[in-house]
Amino acid sequence: MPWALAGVLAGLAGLATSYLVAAWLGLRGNPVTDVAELVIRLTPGSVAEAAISAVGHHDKPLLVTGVLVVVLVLFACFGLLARRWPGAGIAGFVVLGVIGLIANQSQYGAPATGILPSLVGVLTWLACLALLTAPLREQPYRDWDPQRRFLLVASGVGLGSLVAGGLGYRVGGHRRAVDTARDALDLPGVTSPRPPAGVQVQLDGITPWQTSASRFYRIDTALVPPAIKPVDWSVRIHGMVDREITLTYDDLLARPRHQMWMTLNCVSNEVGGNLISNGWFSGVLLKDLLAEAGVQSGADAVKQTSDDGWTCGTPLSALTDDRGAMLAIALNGQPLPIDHGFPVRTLVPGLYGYVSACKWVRDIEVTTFDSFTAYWTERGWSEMGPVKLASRIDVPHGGEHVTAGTVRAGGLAWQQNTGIRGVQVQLDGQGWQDATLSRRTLKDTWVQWTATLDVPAGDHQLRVRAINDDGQVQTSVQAAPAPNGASGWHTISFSAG
Ligand SMILES: Nc1nc2c(c(=O)[nH]1)N[C@H]1C(S)=C(S)[C@@H](COP(=O)(O)O)O[C@H]1N2
Ligand SMILES: [Mo]
Repeated sequence: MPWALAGVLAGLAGLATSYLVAAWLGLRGNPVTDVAELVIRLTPGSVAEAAISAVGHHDKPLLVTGVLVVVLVLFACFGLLARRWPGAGIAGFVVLGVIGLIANQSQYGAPATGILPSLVGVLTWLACLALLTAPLREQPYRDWDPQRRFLLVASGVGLGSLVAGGLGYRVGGHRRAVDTARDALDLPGVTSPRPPAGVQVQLDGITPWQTSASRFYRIDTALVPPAIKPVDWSVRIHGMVDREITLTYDDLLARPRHQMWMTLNCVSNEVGGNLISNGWFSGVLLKDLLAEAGVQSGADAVKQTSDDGWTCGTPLSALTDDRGAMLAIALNGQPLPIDHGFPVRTLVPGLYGYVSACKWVRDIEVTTFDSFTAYWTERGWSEMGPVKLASRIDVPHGGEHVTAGTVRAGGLAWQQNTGIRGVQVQLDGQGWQDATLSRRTLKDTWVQWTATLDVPAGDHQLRVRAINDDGQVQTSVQAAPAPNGASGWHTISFSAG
């Protein structure tokens, strides 16, 4: 048992010093999160989806915990191995360190300094293992003295780990420094959101028309979101262009401001799900930037790369037409939140996020779809991701019990870059009834709808469907989110009495 404990304590000490070094260098992750991200990169899409649908939004904390549990067990094994074969214990730690190193250096744009945390970690492991096992090797272990020495060394190593870990936590001020830089920004031309009159209907329980930044849904593959100071940010526009352009944050601020209300949604949103939000975005039009770069004929795609290495492929035409695709710098009148792509992300009305809304965007390559694959297309999702016509019931909630009689129902409908003309609801399979739309001045946002229903006592079913501005009626055909977005009519059950 003391041998396993020696392995675990040495292991924890190395994790603590590597964490401290990573924090001190201002690296995005540490060896544990690096390995967890490597696991994400190596996981086939279908397995990832199954895992995410099983554990939902706990997937990231669970993954990090899983990596930690596995390494703790390995540490104990290395300690036990070291009893018979000292070399095997050492080799175990070295192999683990090399995995951490590979996990770090295989990241997109990993700085060379990223090898330091793993190196320091391995050195700590070996030193602590030697320290902790020396008293255990001293002949008869029943002797009180070696045991006391072991306990002494063990408490020392444990305490040292706590100090290093705590210090790492304190020093890990990189994100806080970025927060401070973010708070100090004053963005020219960025105005506060003022929702157009009439877009918000008065109905308890209906989703607010404008989503606050803190409630904006979040989807990304980064365990530790990139924290980038505006002065450290730039984006390169290159590939099939006449003139390559590199833009700094100040270059962007100096350009004309484009602002719009826009609803963003995730392709993996289930029918009735809430991976959708609506905000006031400010930025710079991509069509102007691409015109300046001079797109060459033959190009049909743009490959975007994020600071964290995530990639997506966007149809070029959606970036050059008049829909308002932009490099966004602000959400709801404030600099983008770090988790939503600060300092700069891409937004393209009418396309799902996975093919367009690159957060922490660093590289925009004009190219052809033939010549590359991107993060989600490699995992089986469609190359094109136009938003499907969809609608949702917010009120009543599924399973709710309401007072029989006149019941007001309400919810949302959307198809960005097309617009919604009408919404209809159907109670218990009877005829379709027109719902009332809130004022719809905007084709790139969701629209709220309400309907007044005559509901007798008993169990009921309510469904909704939308009609877009082209007159197309939302399909009843049910499809799962993969590979190009869910479809089908949102249906809820409720009771009245
Ligand atoms: N760098 C990066 N950008 C990304 C992603 C990601 O994983 N990494 N996910 C995309 C997906 S799938 C969606 S739906 C949107 C979500 O943006 P939000 O988190 O700001 O709502 O971001 C997109 N941009
Ligand atoms: Mo998404």
